[in-house]
Amino acid sequence: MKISKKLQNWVNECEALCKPDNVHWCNGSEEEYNSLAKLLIEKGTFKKLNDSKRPNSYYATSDPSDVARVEDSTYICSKNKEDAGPTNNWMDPAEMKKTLNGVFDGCMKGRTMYVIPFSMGPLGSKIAHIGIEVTDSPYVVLNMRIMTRIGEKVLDVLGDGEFVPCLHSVGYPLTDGKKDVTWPCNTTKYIVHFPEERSIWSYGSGYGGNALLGKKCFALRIASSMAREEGWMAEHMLIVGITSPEGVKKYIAAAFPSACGKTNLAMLTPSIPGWKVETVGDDIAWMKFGDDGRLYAINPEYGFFGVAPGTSMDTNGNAMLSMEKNSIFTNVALTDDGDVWWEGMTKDKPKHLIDWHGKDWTPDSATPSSHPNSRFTAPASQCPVIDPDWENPKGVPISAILFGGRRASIVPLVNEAFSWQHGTFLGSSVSSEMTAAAVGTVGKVRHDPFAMLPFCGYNMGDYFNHWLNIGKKTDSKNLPKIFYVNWFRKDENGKFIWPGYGDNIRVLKWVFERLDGKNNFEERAYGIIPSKGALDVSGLGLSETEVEKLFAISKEEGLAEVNEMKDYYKIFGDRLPKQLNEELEKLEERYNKM
Ligand code: TSX
Ligand code: MN
Repeated sequence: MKISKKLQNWVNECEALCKPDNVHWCNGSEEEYNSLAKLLIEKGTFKKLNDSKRPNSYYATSDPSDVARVEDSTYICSKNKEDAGPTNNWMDPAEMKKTLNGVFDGCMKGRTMYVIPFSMGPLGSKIAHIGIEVTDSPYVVLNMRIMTRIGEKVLDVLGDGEFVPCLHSVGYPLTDGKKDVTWPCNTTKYIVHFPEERSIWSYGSGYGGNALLGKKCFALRIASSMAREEGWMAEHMLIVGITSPEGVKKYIAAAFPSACGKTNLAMLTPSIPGWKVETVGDDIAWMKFGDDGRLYAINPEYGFFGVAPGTSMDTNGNAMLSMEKNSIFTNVALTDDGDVWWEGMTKDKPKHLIDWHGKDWTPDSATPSSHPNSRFTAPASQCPVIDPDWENPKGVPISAILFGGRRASIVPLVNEAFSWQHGTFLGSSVSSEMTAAAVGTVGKVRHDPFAMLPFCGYNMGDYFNHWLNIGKKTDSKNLPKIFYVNWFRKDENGKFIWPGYGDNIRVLKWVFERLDGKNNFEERAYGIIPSKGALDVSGLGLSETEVEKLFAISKEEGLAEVNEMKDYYKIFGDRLPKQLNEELEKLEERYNKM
């Protein structure tokens, strides 16, 4: 293996600090994967699933306290507090380094330290970037091999080039004969980002975004900061290709807060004939301008780390087929025949399961069999509708950007922004009602601008400004058009008006036709919507009144939203771009004229 001096020096530093018993450089081979899986089975972390049901797949359950990202322990350590902004935790970098050097000292005693070279994005793509994760968790190594491109081939591309150092420990040294546990972790947790030196330190958790550092930590928090400096975009967005019955193909990207069904939209099975949806990515988009002045997007990831509960052949058949083999399941339930199950997978519940706590479970049990944030890790290449260009190093040209949230009232099914600046305003206004799956009060509206609230690596006000600047970097005809969607509007009886899921293609069809400049729209105070009859609702059995309900915002409701936004914007102080206040004032004026 070709290892640069810089890389060897950093790994040596990690070794000197963490004091592992061994160091293992991951080559990314299948043999390595299999032998680490075998090790995890011996440790009791993994169970192998029934090979005739789900070939080459594994089952793990975490410590019950280590089940989700820990936002309270997530830090952006820029030199100035203001550069982390009002939506991030901040600590002085030097002070934080002192703390981290303390907790990492000897944290890998009795363990092996794994060195994982990984590429976010197709190897050698100009849009891709390389990271090195050093971790004491073999579970992390195996998940990283599905979620990113890892191993020797990455070092070949890296040469002595730049990489993002990502140090991770579960924080459970095996000192003085201490026995290992099936899911080592620590009650003390730190997920720390140093955007100015572009490095990541993660301590105490082995779960998901806390531990698979290529995903939220690198591809969103550090990358968003890199993107701002270098004039590109790192966004919390799915990417799909849509082909019309005429055979015309366009790509769109879409940002939604959690619990809005991003993965479902990314793999949508259209309900109307002739339309095709293909997946480029389900979580993150990196976008750069091409020579033609258009934005090109890559999916920096290599797999899906999706929420299991609610995923079924009905809600997302393509996700179900993606995880038929070569997958890892965490915190779901185990069936008696050695397969997995979770709430919502099938209409009929199994008569008996082992739940994610390792206890017997029956349909009469008081608690769900799977944790609400339980996950599947599956190779993107196994998705039946993976886009032919999903690994194109140039990326795919983006024609439209969708924002969305979960709102029971007020927010319309779909509306188009009047301009890039208005679209940036819409992105800043993204908000979603909490579901039971997230902590917080159920039904409470939480602002999640651009769906980036927990993922922006710098001041959110500066991030808004970066969006406005991107809009000035190219001819406006080259910019994606911006839309806002809401699949979750309810009627006065609390029933969802819009059928959602595969029928969302009807909204995408209108978007597609708008991109072609079709005269299928009318203007409302809040934006551009389908003119009467332009939204294809054929066969849905929706009355004209019900369709109108999907778009109705009264003057009073609109003005109340405006006032709420005025309040919200206050937290950004003088970092809020004046253009966004202008958009808010123009919106208020339009409502006042109603
Ligand atoms: O993912 C969802 N999408 C996007 C699909 C491409 N969900 C699930 C959200 C939790 C992850 C949805 N839920 C969607 C949706 O469009 N819409 C709804 C709300 C809804 C739920 C059930 C029905 C209709 C709408 N169906 C019946 O009641 C029969
Ligand atoms: Mn996400």
